[in-house]
Amino acid sequence: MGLSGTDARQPRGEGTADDSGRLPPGQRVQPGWPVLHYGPVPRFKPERWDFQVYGATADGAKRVWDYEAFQTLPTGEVEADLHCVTKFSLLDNVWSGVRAETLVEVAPPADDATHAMVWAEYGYSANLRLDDLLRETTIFATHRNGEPLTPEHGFPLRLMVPHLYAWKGPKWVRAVEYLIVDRRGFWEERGYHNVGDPWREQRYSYQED
Ligand SMILES: Nc1nc2c(c(=O)[nH]1)N[C@H]1C(S)=C(S)[C@@H](COP(=O)(O)O)O[C@H]1N2
Ligand SMILES: [Mo]
Repeated sequence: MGLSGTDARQPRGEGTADDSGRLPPGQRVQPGWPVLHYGPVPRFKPERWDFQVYGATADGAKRVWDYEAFQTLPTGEVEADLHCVTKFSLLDNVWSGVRAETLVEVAPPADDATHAMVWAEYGYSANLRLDDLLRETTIFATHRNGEPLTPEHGFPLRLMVPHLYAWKGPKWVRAVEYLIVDRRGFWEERGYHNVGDPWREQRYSYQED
């Protein structure tokens, strides 16, 4: 499938020559690339690194890739903006890596799985609806704009879920746990919205109905 260059941006409003239809409500364009996360930057140890898919898998088994095996997965590319809930947006990123759909095809969920918890180093987590994980623009990224990620930006692997606020994309991601019952992740437990759609400005948990 010709999926490179998949574009996660909203369609622009008719006749707009500027970027006004491009930014979700309350966001502003950020020049450069800020570093934002909770806690320390983990040190990458290739011999200790693995990537796991577990929980409510189709066959009940856990899948584990070591660093070398993960490199053999088919790669793809997604062009997408990043929207942080703290109101900055980083435009025109090309993320490359392993598209979530590819990973889910290799390690599918059980029929009754509805959500996924995505786990990173030091216990950081973010929950997603399965549909959000399966969006064609959701990608486990190794590179941005052709450059390998730096340690502070998530090397060796970070999730990008461009249609949701960026906290839904863990840097230093290590696992996907399929869930049959939704559970809140790290920021979702700390007052942030369970879904986090920037176009609906779903920032905080008190906005949930
Ligand atoms: N592991 C981990 N991933 C994380 C975070 C974090 O605290 N820990 N913060 C998220 C938030 S809120 C944002 S805005 C982006 C920031 O990515 P950047 O530092 O590459 O700009 O990382 C996301 N991924
Ligand atoms: Mo953020």
